Amino acid sequence: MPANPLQALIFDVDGTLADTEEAHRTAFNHAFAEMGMEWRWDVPLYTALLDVSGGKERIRHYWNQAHADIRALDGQAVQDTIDRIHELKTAAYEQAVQDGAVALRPGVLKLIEAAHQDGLRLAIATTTSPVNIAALLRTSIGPDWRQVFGVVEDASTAPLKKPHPQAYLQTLQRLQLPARACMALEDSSNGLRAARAAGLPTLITPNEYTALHDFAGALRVLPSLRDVTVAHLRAWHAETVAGQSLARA
Ligand code: XBP
Ligand code: MG
Repeated sequence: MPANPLQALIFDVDGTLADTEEAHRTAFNHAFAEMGMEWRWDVPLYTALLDVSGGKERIRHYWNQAHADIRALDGQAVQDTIDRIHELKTAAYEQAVQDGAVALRPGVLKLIEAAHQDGLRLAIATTTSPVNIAALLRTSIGPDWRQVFGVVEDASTAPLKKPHPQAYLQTLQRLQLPARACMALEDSSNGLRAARAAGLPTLITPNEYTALHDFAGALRVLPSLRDVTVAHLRAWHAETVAGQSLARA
C-alpha cells in the first residue's frame, strides 16, 4: 500500500464532467435577447471570455471591455442589470439541461461509479452556480447524486473564482484530507492553476474551448476520461506523490 494512497477525487464541473460551455453561451445570448440588449457572444468571443471564471464576473468584464457606457452608469444599476441577466441566463441554462442539451463526457459516469464503488470519496469544486450543478447531475446521475458527491463547493460557497484556489481549499477542509491524498480533475488553465495552488495533483481533459490553454504542471493531459480506470488514477497519483517526474500523455 503506497505511503499516501489516493483517497478522494475532486471534480470540476463545466468542461470536465460535461461539455457545458456551448449551452452556457447559448443561455447568455438568450438572456441578452430577453433583456432587449444587442449583445451577442459568438464562439471566438466566448472562448476568450472564458478566461474570466464566473458568469457574473464574465458579464461585467465584457461590459467594461466592449461598452464604455458602463462608466457613466450608477454602480448599483450596473450590478442590478448584471444580476438580472445572470438570473435569466441561469433559468435558460437549467431548462436546456433539463431538455437534454448536455451529456456527461465520455467515461465520466463509468469512472464516477467505479471510484464510488472502490471507496474513493468524491467531491466537486466549481465556479458555476449550484442550480447548474443540480440540473446537470440530477439529469445525468439521478435525484440521489448528492450521495455520490459528498462535498460540493460552488459559486454560492466559494465566491472567489478560479484561478483563486478557494473552492479547492474549502473542499479539502470539508473532506478533512491533505491535498496529497487527493486528485483534481479539470479542463482549463484557470482550473489547473486553482487546483495546483491548493497543492493538488491535477488531471486535465481539455475540450474545444480550452484546447489551446497552457497546462504546464498537470499530472497528465488526456483527450477524455474514456477508458480511464480507478487503477490508472491510483498509479498516476502514486507516481506524483512519490515525486516522480510529471508526465504528459
Ligand atoms: C466554469 C465557469 C462558470 C460557467 C458558467 O465553471 O467559469 O462561470 O462558465 O456558469 P467550472 P455560471 O469550470 O469551474 O465548473 O454562469 O453559473 O458562472
Ligand atoms: Mg471547467
